[in-house]
Amino acid sequence: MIRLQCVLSALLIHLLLPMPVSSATPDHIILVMADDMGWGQTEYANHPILKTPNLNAMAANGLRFDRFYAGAPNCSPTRATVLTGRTNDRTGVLNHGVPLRPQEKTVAQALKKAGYATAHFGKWHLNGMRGPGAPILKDDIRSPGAFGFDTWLSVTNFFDRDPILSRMGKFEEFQGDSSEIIVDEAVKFIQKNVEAGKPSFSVIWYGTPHSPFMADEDDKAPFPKLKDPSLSHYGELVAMDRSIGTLRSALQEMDIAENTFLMFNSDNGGLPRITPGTVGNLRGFKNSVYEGGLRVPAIIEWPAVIQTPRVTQFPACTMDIFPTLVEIAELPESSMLSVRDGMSITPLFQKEIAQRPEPMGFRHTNRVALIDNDYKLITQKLGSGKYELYNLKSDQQEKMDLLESQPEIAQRMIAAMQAWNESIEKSIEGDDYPEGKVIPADPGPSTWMTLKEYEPYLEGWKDRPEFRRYIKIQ
Ligand SMILES: [Ca+2]
Repeated sequence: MIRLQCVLSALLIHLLLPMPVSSATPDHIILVMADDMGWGQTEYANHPILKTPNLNAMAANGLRFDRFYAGAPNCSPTRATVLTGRTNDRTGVLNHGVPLRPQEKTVAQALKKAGYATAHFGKWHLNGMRGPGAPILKDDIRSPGAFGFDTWLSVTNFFDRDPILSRMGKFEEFQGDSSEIIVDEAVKFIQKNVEAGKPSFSVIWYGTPHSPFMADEDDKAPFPKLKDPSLSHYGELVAMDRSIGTLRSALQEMDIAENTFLMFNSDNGGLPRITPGTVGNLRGFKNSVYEGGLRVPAIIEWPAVIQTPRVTQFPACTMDIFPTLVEIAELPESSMLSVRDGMSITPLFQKEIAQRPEPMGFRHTNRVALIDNDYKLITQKLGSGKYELYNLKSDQQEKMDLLESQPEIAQRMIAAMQAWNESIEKSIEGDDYPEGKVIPADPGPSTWMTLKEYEPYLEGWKDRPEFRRYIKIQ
C-alpha cells in the first residue's frame, strides 16, 4: 500500500511538473567497455555463431550505434579519450601502456564534484604499465583514485579468470570469470549508493575478450567446432554478455533502470587470427586506422529519455562521451579542458541527425584518419604527403581510393586534417594546461615486473597462468 501511494504521488508530481526531456539528469551513470571486441562480435550484427542475448536486449531497449568509433585503435589511448573527451595524443597517451597526464581533466573528477559517488572496476591501463594486469599500487600517482574515482578495484592492464585485483591498494584474489567478478562488485557499489540516496558513476572496464583467452567449460560449449584460441575467446564473450544481463537485471531489481544512463562499447576493433572473424566485413583489425581497427559495437540505454529504441547511422565516438555527460549531468563547461574533440550527442536521443557538424579525427602512432560523415581521409604516415580517401557509405570496406577522382573533397579534408594535427602538436607541448607546459614530463611506458614495490610478490605470482610468461626470477 505504501509502495502504491509512493507510485501514485510520484505519478502526480510527474503530471504536475512535466519535465522537459532535454533537462533530465540521470541518477546513475554506468560506462561499460569491452577490451578488443570487434564490430562484428554481436548477435545483432549477424555474427555467424556468437549469441549475445543480453546485448541484444539492451540494444532493443535503447540507442544502438552502427557507426561508433573507438577514439584510437588500441587500449590505453581509447581509455584516455573516454575520460577526457579529447583525442589520445593531446593527453599524452600516444600508445598502449603510456600514462595519462595528471594535468588532464576527467569525467570522474567532474561527476564527483557534482555529487556523484564514483568508482572504477577492472582494467585501467592509464598508469603507464605494460605487460599483464597487476593490482595497482595504493600510492600510484596515476591510479584511478588520482583521476577522480572515489573507490576502485582495478588492475594495470588486461586480466582474466581468477584475477588478483587491487581494492584501492589492497590486493584481493577472486575466483571465476573476470567480467562477472567486476559486474558483481559494481552492483554492490551501486546498491550501496541507491540505499544512501546518492547518485553514482561506475566505470566497468572488462578484460574480455583480450588475451589470455580463458573461459569456463560451460561457456565454450556453444562452439563445438572451434579450437583455441578462438574457442576460449568466444567463450569469454558468452560470460561477458551474461554479465551485461546481470547488470541490467540488478538495475531493474533496484528499481533504478528507468533513469540510469547505461552505455556499452568496445575500446578498439577486433583481433586477427580468430575464427569466425571479429570485424564483420570491415577492413583491418585492432591497431589499424581502417574501419576494422576503429569501428566498434556501442549501445546507450536510458529509458527515461531514449523512449523510442532505434539503430542510428550517426557517426559518433568515445570522445563524445564526456561532452554528452557534461550536458545531461549539468556539469560546468569548465569541467573539461577547452581544447576538446568530442561533441554532445544528446539530440540523437530523440531523433536522427543527418550530419555530424565537425569531422572526427583519430591520431595514433603517426597515422591519422579524419571522418567527415560519409568520407574518410587517411594518412598512414604523417608528413609523407600520402593520403587515401574513401566513401564509407558506398564503400564500407575501404576498397576504392577516391583521392584522384574526388580532388575537391580530398583537398578540403587534407587541409582540415593538417589544421587538426597542428592543434594536437600544441596540446602535446602542454599548451592546453594552465601552466602552458607538461608537468611532470611524460615518463613513457614502464613494466611493473621491474618495480621494487612488486618485488615481494613475484615469487608467489610467477606460476600464475597470466604472469608466467612475464615474470623471470634470477
Ligand atoms: Ca583493447
